[in-house]
Parts: sequence; C-alpha cells; structure tokens
Amino acid sequence: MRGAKRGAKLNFILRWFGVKDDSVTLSQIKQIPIISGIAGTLNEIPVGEVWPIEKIEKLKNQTNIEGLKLEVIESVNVHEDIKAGLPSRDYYIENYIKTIENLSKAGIKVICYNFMPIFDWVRTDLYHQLPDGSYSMAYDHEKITNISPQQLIQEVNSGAKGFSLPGWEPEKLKNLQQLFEAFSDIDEEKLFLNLEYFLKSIIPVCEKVGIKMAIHPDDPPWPIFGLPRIVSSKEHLEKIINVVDSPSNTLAICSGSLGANLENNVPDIIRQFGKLGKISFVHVRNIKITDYKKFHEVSHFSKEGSLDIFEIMKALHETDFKGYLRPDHGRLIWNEKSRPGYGLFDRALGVSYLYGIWESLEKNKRG
Ligand code: DNO
Repeated sequence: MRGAKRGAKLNFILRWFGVKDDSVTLSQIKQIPIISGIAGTLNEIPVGEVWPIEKIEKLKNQTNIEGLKLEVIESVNVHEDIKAGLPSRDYYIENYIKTIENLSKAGIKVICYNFMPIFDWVRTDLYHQLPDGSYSMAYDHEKITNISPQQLIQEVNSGAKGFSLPGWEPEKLKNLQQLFEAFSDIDEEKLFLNLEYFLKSIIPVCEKVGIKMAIHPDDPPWPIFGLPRIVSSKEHLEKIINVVDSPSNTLAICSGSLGANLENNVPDIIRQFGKLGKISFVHVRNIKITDYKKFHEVSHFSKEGSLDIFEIMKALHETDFKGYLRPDHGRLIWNEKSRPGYGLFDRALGVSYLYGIWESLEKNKRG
C-alpha cells in the first residue's frame, strides 16, 4: 500500500445550494478553516435541461469572489427516462452531454450523480430529536412499508420548511403514478443496463473534457417501494467501474449511505477502490444503527455512531486520497434554522473533527 506523499492534498469542501436556496452564506463558509471550495449546484434548472454556461459562470464568480473554488457539482441529476430506458432517453443524454461540456468550460472537475429510480435519498423523519436536544434525520424501514410513496412525499415536503430538498423535485414527483409505471418492469438487471447505456454515452465526452463522474451510492442501500437499487454494495460498485474502464468513471463514497448496511465495510471499500484511483469524492457522515434497517444520523464523531470515522479517514490516507471530501449531513444544533442536514454549525464541527484526524495522520506519517 502506498503511503501519503509529502504535500499530498485532500480538498475539504462544503455543499452549498445557492443564494436563494441556502440559509448558509459563502462568506460564512470561507470562515471555516481548511474549507477550500464548495460542491455547488443550479437547483433552479429542471432535471433534463441543459445547464447554460452563463449561469454556471455566475455561480463560479460568486464562489470565487469569496476566495472559494467551484470544482465539484452535486448533483447533475439524471432524468428518469434515462434510468427507465425510455426512447426519449437519447434526447436527455444529449442534454446531459451539453451540460458536461458547459461545466468543463467553467473548470469543473467532478460531477456527482446518482442512479436511484424516482427517489433520491429517503428519510422517514426529518426532525428526530436526539437526547442532547438537537435534531437529525432518521430512517425506519417499517414506516416505509406502512405508508404510500405519496404520503412520504407529503411528509417530507411539509417538513422541508420551504427549502427544495435535493432530489425531491416537485415537478418530477407530481407525476408519481406515471413514474412508477415506467419502472414497473425494470428490475436490477435492466436498471444496470440503462446505467451502462448512459455511461457508455457520456464517459468518452468526460474523458475528452477532463471531468470525472462520481456515482453516489443508494441512500439507504436497499430497495424501497419495490424500486430496484444497483449502487448499494461493494459488488455493485465493482460492476459499475468495470462496465466502462475510464479514469472518468469514478465513485462518490458516502459513508452514511453505504454504512447503513453493516455488511458494507466502508474502510475496506475505500481501500479497495482508493488503490485503483476510482474515488473522486467522499461524503463523511456518521449514523447510529438502532435496529434492522433503522438508523438516525448523529454528529460526525466516531463515539456517537455506528461508523468508525477514524478508520474511514485512515483508509483514505493510506490510499493517498487527493480528491474532494465534504462533511455530510449535520444535526440541527444551537437553534439553527436551515434545510435539514445542511446547517452551518454541525457541519463546521464535523470539518474540524475530520481535519484533526487528517492532520494527525499526516504528521504521524512524516514522523
Ligand atoms: C443528500 C445527498 C444526496 C446526493 C445525491 C447525489 O443529502 O447525499 O442528495 O447529493 O444522491 O446525486
């Protein structure tokens, strides 16, 4: 195993949703030591449309003025027609390619995306109170089996307090029945073929323009509402990176997503794919698993959750990770009013903790 080279650089960034859609400002973000940039987005562009270069440049300029970099986009969401393999997919793939080209012109290096049918991440409670009085998000599979998708959407959107939640675009979700019909005969195998078709179309362009696509794992890592999931395990990740052999076909490792299934050993997964240079983006979050398919999010600290965050950082360090890393969902603490999971305070505590681990690994290595 290669050790970290002197001067190896890991880029700590923070997710930011834009002036109109985030309670946190860029000037607050720049005051978090060690944060060098953001994972940005253009939330206002409907999924499937081309991201115009002017809007991308505007976001980049806003970010750069604050001394922060915009090199990662989270996410350019994939249109459901591509996931379902409908004839219209070619049109949406063309648009996706134009977006990739436009993003590359603005200096973007990594595009995060996911391939979860219909739903992006799913929680059954956006305000789960922890013993210390803070709030975090929680998931209970039993609840999912007892409510309809419509009910879940209603609950999630009323809890979102006006913020648009990533992946829960209203224009998509209002056609829910039609969407479920499009996926009625799509099993894991077909969904994977549709991912393969998408990757084979876009990855050659990414290679040409120097962009890495980073697929985000399923959150949670098991099927919900009968919809297939194909990015939930080490075996799934292997299959994905092997289907198109390219430096542009990479993974976003999300500790809290993969880690919700105890069979996924996150440090081992990082070692395996890190050694191959297949990880370009990492989300670090801790969760507490309380029962089968039941968990809630906690602070980043290892002692509070079921994941060993030190081991996760160590695996990244051992494999000389030089990509982008961000703290993931934080709790809502100190009465902060923000979108669930994306307040300033707990994510800033998270960065401090993660960087503290990283610095000690670096210094120990140098001796
Ligand atoms: C939730 C996030 C996801 C993630 C997408 C990536 O908070 O982890 O929305 O950004 O799945 O495409």
